[in-house]
Order: sequence, then C-alpha cells, then structure tokens
Amino acid sequence: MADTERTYIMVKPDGVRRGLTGEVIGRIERKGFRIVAMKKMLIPQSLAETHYGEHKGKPFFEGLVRFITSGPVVAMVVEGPGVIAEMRRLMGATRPWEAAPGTIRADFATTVDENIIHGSDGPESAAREIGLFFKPEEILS
Ligand code: RTP
Ligand code: MG
Repeated sequence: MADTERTYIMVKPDGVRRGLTGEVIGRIERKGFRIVAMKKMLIPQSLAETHYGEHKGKPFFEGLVRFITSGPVVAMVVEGPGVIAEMRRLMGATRPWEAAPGTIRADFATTVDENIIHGSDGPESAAREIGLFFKPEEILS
C-alpha cells in the first residue's frame, strides 16, 4: 500500500461561491481520506503571489492572483495513503475539458481560470503549501 502522506487542498473562490464546498469535502471523505486541518479564509495578496510563485511571469499570473483573492477559499490538509497523486486524480486535469468524466473539474467546471479546486502536485509542493497556509499546531496529529 502507498505511504501515508499529506497534501494541501483548497476549494477555490468559484467553488465556494457556487456552494460546492460540501460536494468537494464529501468526495474527500467518501474516498476515505482524512481532513486533518481546515479553515475558510480570504487569501492575502502576498500569500497568493507566494503560493503561485512558480507561475510568476506567465501571462495568466495576475489574473490567477486576482481570482484566488476574489473571495473566501476553504483550505485543507488531507491525509491518507498516496493522497497527493490520488487527489490530483480525483480533481482531474487543469483544463476541465481535458479532465476525465467523474472527476471534480470535469463534473463542475468549464474553464481553466475557474476550476474549483487546488491540490499540491508533488511531495515538495505539498510540504511547502501546507507550511504556507497552516501553523503546525492547527494540524491534527
Ligand atoms: P492548481 O495549482 O490551481 O491546483 O492547478 P494545476 O496544478 O492543475 O495547474 P497549474 O499548472 O499549477 O496552474 C495553476 C492554475 O493557473 C490557472 N491556469 N490558467 N490560462 C491558462 O492557460 C492557465 N493555465 C493555468 C489555472 O486556474 C490553474 O489551476
Ligand atoms: Mg498547480
């Protein structure tokens, strides 16, 4: 069985606005993963720019930061065997029209700019993003 890992998951402002927070949480819970930290928050501009730092200089960067700060998100740390890759699979491809049917992005999104959910894309980004959004004492052991 895959190693137990933690990943950073976030319902983006479009998902919160559209009332899809429960749908996303339900899919995570029904899968059998454990939510070990969670909060609803407005992301400050500086945190948004740091979180998406890898995309700085790309044409969509400013719009991405504007979007992710446009309303509350629901930030989570999710734990389970192989959870980093498995959550990426449950989310579906970045471009919703390329996402496999049954994935969150395929089922609920139509555009790449507003695609409902974020999930860390590897062990390094998971550790980095969890540290950006949560203090160690906010995470259940
Ligand atoms: P995320 O980081 O948000 O979980 O998404 P991802 O890993 O699937 O995709 P990534 O390449 O990290 O891109 C981050 C977000 O930037 C927006 N994007 N727009 N207009 C475009 O060509 C474009 N490309 C990326 C998307 O909202 C994507 O989720
Ligand atoms: Mg990404």
